[in-house]
Amino acid sequence: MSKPTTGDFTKTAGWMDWYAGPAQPRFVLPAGAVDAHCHVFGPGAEFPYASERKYTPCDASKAQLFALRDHLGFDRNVIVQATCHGADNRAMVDACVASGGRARGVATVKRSISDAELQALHAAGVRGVRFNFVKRLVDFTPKDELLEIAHRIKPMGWHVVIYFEAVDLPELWDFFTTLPTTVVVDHMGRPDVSKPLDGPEFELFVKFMREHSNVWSKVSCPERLSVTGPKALQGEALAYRDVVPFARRIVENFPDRVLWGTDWPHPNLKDHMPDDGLLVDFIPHIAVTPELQQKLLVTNPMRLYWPESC
Ligand code: 0GY
Repeated sequence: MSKPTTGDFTKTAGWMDWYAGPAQPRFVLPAGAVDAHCHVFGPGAEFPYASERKYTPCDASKAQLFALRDHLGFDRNVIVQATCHGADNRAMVDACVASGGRARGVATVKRSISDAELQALHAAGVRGVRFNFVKRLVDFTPKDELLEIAHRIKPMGWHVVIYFEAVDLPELWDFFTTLPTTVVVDHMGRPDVSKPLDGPEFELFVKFMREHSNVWSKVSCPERLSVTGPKALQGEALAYRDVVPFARRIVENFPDRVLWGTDWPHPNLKDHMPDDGLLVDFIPHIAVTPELQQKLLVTNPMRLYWPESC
């Protein structure tokens, strides 16, 4: 793959670029697999980063994303609007349109968006909006504004993607449970995997999914959640092994409501940049049978993003 460039913007100090030489995964993805969480960044010279952004990344273009898709063996992508583009969805939309129907999008929108603009996003392939509650990434948006947006996108068959940290779930519970659409949680609600699997924090997340059949979860981002990190233990060839029981529990309890994605180009990592090929090799450790893998990688994302093809 071509190497990351900086474009017209100066990257945030210490920014880690995505890894340009991913391994060929050993795990062979099922036919029609969907990378259901990834982003495009710019390129900044063509699609400028938003003035309200909290970080400036390296560029990560649609061509580079599609090259990764083909290298790893995915068939399709779900491109999630990254906060560095604010509510300017042009880079994501451009990638969806250029994919020839092989990418769907999740947008960030404001209350001021017109119905015609929402319809144009739909025509480009957008099927959801993202509400972000991670304070280092976004400024606060009032909940009544978000609820209004959720009610407007519901008749279009769209869903809401929510991103939050596990410690904030109790405070956000009432809001999340009033959302009228399917609700997709990014990265299992970011559990602290150094805490017990059956401790109160993760139990609350499991309860959230168990009691609300409209809630789905991405079992993604072991590289973000892991404390043990990417290094395999001697004799144990498994990176991010501390995340496995958390993801496996969600996959096995809610096999029809889970999604998986690379999270390429991996914004804001501070410690290491994962090899996306090795991330794919993580999948069979959390979805351990061909049936679970088929649901996670094909059936579920197709049902949510390409229902007309199912
Ligand atoms: C992710 C995670 C992060 C960033 C964003 O849109 C974004 O900027 O989602 C993060 O920094 O944890 O899912 O890409």
